[in-house]
Order: sequence, then C-alpha cells, then structure tokens
Amino acid sequence: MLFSKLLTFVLFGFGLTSYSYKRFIDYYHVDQPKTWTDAQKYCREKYTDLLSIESNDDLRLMNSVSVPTTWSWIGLHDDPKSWKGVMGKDENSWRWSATGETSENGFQNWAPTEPNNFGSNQHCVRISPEGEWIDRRCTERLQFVCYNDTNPPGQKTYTLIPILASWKEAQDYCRTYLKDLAMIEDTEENTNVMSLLSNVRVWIGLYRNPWRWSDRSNSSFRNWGVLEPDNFGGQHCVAENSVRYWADRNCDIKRFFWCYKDLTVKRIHTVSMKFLTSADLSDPDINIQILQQLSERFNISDSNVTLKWKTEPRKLDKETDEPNR
Ligand SMILES: [Ca+2]
Ligand SMILES: [Ca+2]
Repeated sequence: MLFSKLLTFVLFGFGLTSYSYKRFIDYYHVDQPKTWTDAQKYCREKYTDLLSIESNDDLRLMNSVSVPTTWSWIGLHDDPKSWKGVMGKDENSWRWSATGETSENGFQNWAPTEPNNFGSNQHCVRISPEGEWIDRRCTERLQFVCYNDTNPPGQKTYTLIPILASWKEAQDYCRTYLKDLAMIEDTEENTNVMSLLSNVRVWIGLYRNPWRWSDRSNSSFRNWGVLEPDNFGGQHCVAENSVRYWADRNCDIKRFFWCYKDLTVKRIHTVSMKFLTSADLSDPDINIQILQQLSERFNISDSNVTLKWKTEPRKLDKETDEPNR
C-alpha cells in the first residue's frame, strides 16, 4: 500500500491592534513649600509627576481646583546641567544643525561664563574672532559660516558668507547652497573656521530647544506672563500664578506646586483576520514580507496601530492512507 503524506492546511491568523489614548488626569495643588526638584520627587512618589499643561482646557480645569494666590511650580524647566558649559545629551542640550544631534565626542569651546542664556532667549551660537562660542538671540543678524564635506569627501570645508542674517535664515541659505551651517567637532575644525574671520562674529550651526516638561510631554503649549521668561538671576524653573500666567523662577526657592495623576485608559482594539496561503509560513522572511504587504494594502502608517502575527496552535500533519489507484 502506498502512503502519501497530505499536509493539512494550516491557518494562521494575524491581529490588527490599535491603541488609542486620551489624556485624563487629576490635578493636585500641594500646599507644602518645596524646591522645584523636591516638588518633582514628591509628585513622582505620590502621584504621576509635576503637572504638564498642554492646552487651555488644562488651565480651565486648574481653575476648578481651589488654590491660594501664590506662585506654584509646574513641570516645565530648562535644566542647566543639560547645556551650561557642556554639550549634553538631553532634549534641551546643544545640537548641530546638520545632524540634529550633539557631537559624538562632545567637543566644545565655550567662552568663559558662556553659554548663559541671558534674558532666557539665547538658543543659537555664534563664534568670536578668537574662536570662542557664545549663545545669542537667534534673531540677531550676523554673517555666518557654512560647510560642505564632499570635496574632499568626508572632510569639512568652511565658507564665510558675508550677508547679515538671522540664525534660521543663515541655516536656510547654507542648506540651499552648501551642506549646512558650520559643524565643528574638534580643535582643528574650530581653528579652520576662526581663520576665515577678520574681526567678525558669525553664526555656526549650534542651537538648542529650550524648556522641557518633567514628564517628557512634547507639548509646546506656553502661557508666559508679560516679559517672561527672562532668566533673571539664573531662573530655570517655571511657576504659574493664580491667573494661570507663567514665569521662570529660581529653582531653589521653596514654593507650593502642582502635581497630576494620570488616569489615562489605554484602550486596545483587536481585529483578527484569517486567510489561506500556500506560502511557507515557517519562513520568518516570508512572514515579514506578508506583514509589509498587508500594511501597504491597509495603508497602516498610524503609530498607534500595529500589525502582528498571532500564531495559533498548529494542527497536526495527518498521515492519510490514500487509495492506491
Ligand atoms: Ca550668552
Ligand atoms: Ca523670570
């Protein structure tokens, strides 16, 4: 009797899972004076974090909480350890225009007492004729140095552009006509840029994004009071008052503060599908290929949607007697 092995169809299902988030938080005003750092620690221990304020809705809801008329810490700060005299690797550290990242070797050549973020609005960097770096207001109009690294390949060559421009205008110019604003990663490159300058101060490609939320919220919502932030006397932490206006204040002063508790519910919706295929589903490459094709077919580009294999118990292969005809 002849036997032949018949492979049963094996079905695999895949699950289409979508996550949706909405911000639901409880607001807590804590009437215990603490420094900003101690307030952050307290909120993280007792609740979720210092309060991040992401919209006018948050301001309205804060109004519903009874608070004394006083300045109270919220979660926004501009940590000097991330950028003062260092290059740093945090969200508000210095970074190069060409890469959006800090230098790998951390090379820096700050002038004494710089960067100081004077007036709380110096987030772009110019180089002096002596080769020293200084943070300045990005809207200041200066000449600038662009660079290219294609001739010879990989080696930076610098070009002084004798046009007055804001830092952003200078960046646009360099990206249009060369590679980018000057990127400087060692002493030799710094000297090369310096040699182009005859008593002029120019923009280079260094900048940073100031202010970040304690809970890493990426909200850009701000509600500064008049003439704030001003960094007066070195103010790097943000407090808000009873009419919901914000100001930077000295982080070491003890103040009441706002915490929040995250009540966000993560909702998961799963859609499972099954299909028949003659493809070899034991091959991981084919599995990936099918997922890619399905992602394209269903136009899945939303980061809240994931498409993944869910392996079901495999039916045993059956050895079946086949009539010998
Ligand atoms: Ca400065
Ligand atoms: Ca201030």
